[in-house]
Amino acid sequence: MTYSTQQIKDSIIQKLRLNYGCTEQQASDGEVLKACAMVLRDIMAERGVTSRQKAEAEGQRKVHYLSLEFLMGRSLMKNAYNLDLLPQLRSAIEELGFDAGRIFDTEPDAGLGNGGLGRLAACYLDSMTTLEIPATGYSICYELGLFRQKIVEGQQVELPDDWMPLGDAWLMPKPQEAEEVHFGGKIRTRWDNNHLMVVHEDYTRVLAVPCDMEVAGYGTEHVNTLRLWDAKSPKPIDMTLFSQGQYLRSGEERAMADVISKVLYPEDNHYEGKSLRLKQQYFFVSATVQSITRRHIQTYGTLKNFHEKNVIQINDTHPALVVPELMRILIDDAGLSWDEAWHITTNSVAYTNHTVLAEALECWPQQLMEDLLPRVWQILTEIARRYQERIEAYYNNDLAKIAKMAVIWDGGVHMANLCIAGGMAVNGVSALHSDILRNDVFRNQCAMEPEKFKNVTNGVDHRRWLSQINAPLDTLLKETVGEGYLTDASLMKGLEKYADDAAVLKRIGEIKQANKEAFARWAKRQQGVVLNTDGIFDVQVKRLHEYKRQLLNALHIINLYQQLRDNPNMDFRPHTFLFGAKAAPGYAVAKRIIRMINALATQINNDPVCKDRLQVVFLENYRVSMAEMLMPASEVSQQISTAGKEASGTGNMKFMMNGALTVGTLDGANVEMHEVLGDENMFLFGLHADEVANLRPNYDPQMFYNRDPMLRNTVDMLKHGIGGENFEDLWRSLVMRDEYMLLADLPSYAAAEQRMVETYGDREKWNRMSLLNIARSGIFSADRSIADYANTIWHVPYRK
Ligand code: 26W
Repeated sequence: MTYSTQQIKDSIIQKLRLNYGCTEQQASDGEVLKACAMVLRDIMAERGVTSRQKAEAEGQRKVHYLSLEFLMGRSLMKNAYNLDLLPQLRSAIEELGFDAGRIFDTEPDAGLGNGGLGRLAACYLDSMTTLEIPATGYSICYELGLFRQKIVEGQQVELPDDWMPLGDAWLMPKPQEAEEVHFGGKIRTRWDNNHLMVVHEDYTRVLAVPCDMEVAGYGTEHVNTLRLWDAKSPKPIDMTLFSQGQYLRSGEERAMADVISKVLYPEDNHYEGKSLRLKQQYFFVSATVQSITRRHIQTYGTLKNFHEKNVIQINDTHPALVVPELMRILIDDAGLSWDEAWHITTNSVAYTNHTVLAEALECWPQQLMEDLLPRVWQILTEIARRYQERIEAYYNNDLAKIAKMAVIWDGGVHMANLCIAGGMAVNGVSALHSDILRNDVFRNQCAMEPEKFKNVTNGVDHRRWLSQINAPLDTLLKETVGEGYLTDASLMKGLEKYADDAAVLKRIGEIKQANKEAFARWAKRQQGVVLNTDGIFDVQVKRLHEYKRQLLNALHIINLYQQLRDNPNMDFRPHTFLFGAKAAPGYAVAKRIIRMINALATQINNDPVCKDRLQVVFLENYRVSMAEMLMPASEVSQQISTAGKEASGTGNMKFMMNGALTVGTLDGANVEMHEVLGDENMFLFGLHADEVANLRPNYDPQMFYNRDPMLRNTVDMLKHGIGGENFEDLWRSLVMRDEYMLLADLPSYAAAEQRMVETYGDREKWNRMSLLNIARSGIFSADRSIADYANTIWHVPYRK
């Protein structure tokens, strides 16, 4: 079933008339955008109904992907692309007298996530749908997504991300499918017919209203749903207070409910025990589990086969409360025994870990749990008690081991341990990361239940991150390996045949240059900056975090700058360094690093010695839609985390697919990139994960500082001042502590950058490396990751 330009155009006109009471001549860009979204939404809604009916009729096992974050970005072009309607939609918009590019650009990003974990969920939704797996994503319908970043006088300033006015065009509120979530109150038990009845009283009710976003797959009519829960109070206002004239107070309870879905927490890789965050977690978990079990009963009339027909994948520990919540519903509502309920739960929940940073591991204070979720707390204590019995028996009461593995310990609920105890599988997100989980972070649990521990290396939606955003490269791939690569990314390997084809290599270079120029025009429009497109586009874009070592990148730039100043006549290949990064608002050091990079940019870009040679630009408000412009234009991908700290990385994969070469450490998925590329097709440097671990206890940054005058000179610039500002605080933390071992890796990093620059001089060689990176990036398609999940964890069939 397809649609002509004329049909799409007529539908848009109709949407404009019915929803905005205007003609196409009167409509604004925003109204046209929303009308287009509604037209596609209608098509998807209809297919969604059919997809769900089919899954139900065939009794297929369904996947429920729970994540506190779905970083969807824009949807108009994506949905049109997947529905195979992009050309028709473009022409329809143009025929209505609008600029299609501008309409696409009007769409706000749905920024319902922080970084890697959230974007991964979005890519996986696309692949699950394309592979025709009946799947639903669940999250919160945040009124405000991740903050917008402005740089004012070199510093990050946060602005609210009010995406709804235009973004809500994709959402279908379904108040008739609302669920009620209970907080606080007391638990009373009574015996009824030999059955212990649990009564929860005096709780506060919050209504969870689903706002569904349909998601189209590529090359299929299959449609899945992203269900976003919106929090509302069930009471309009408190009329008792209102009639007493206490108007403000009468709306208080309502405001308390609304605040749950107000804003996405902007902390990435950093746990803070805020009670509102726990409310968010339970709110979305409880609504989701109620909704899944309700559906299941409607279809099967019982929950006894729940685990056969459902799998609940949890994205990090943030939805860990599914374990006690599912237990609660199975026991309290469905009347199953503890053992029956535990069997069902431990055969339907699976947990993915995304970080080994200690400060990111969630551990909720027992008192908070008890007060906010009294019934869940009771169940948690029973889960913890039974699990502890098991480990005591297995480890002969070894207290040190018990302390590490316990679900409840020392007044805290350890969410990762809960997930391991209550889940059927635990997986890391790259080979290295999964090994670290097995051999280090969760080694005791792994010894007890080795079969639970798996690896699924991350992947990205290669249709979005290559075909859709890099049209000339897409064309080249279609000409060389054929269109089939869109649904079978392993076919990209066929490009290798052209590794010695001078014409193809030249074309790869030309595509990159054209993309660089397109990005430069965009950056000029967006933030008024003029990029030197003759310079190597050397890019580091990701959340700002010390372990990701943006500071290492900056130190190397300082080093280059010092060389230029000392020797203005040196041979220097033009080099344009681009940064993009948001810092968590409360993360002071991260904000200082942003300020330092901006100060460095100011000094370098205004120094005549750097003119047309060295340039540094901090790109404001890095987000999905910026990444879509930037990836095709990047030549060098900076993946320079301290080895062992970056669970996988997914930006690295997007760069690789678009032909950028990686300068990186052997960390996360870089290890697997190296496996397919070899030393000769990337620029590796630095300590390995095991070396980092071995060096850690005796690490002394002063040793590196004292023995290497060049390094010392570089680091000292922080103290002496950059762009007229002093960064002695950063200097001190490097020289005194250097938690992420920048000083140990700086010399080998500089050497890797130098090798990279030399290689760049040989254009043909560079383009061949670029070609091989593209050709061998197929394993990093999210389709491969989802097939791995389907085969090894979910045990569900998928379209091959
Ligand atoms: C509780 C605060 C908090 C918030 C977010 C803790 C931890 C997180 C995430 C797990 C952080 C995150 O996004 N991790 C990233 O996940 C990606 C997808 O698997 C990986 O590619 C990245 O390496 C990892 O840092």
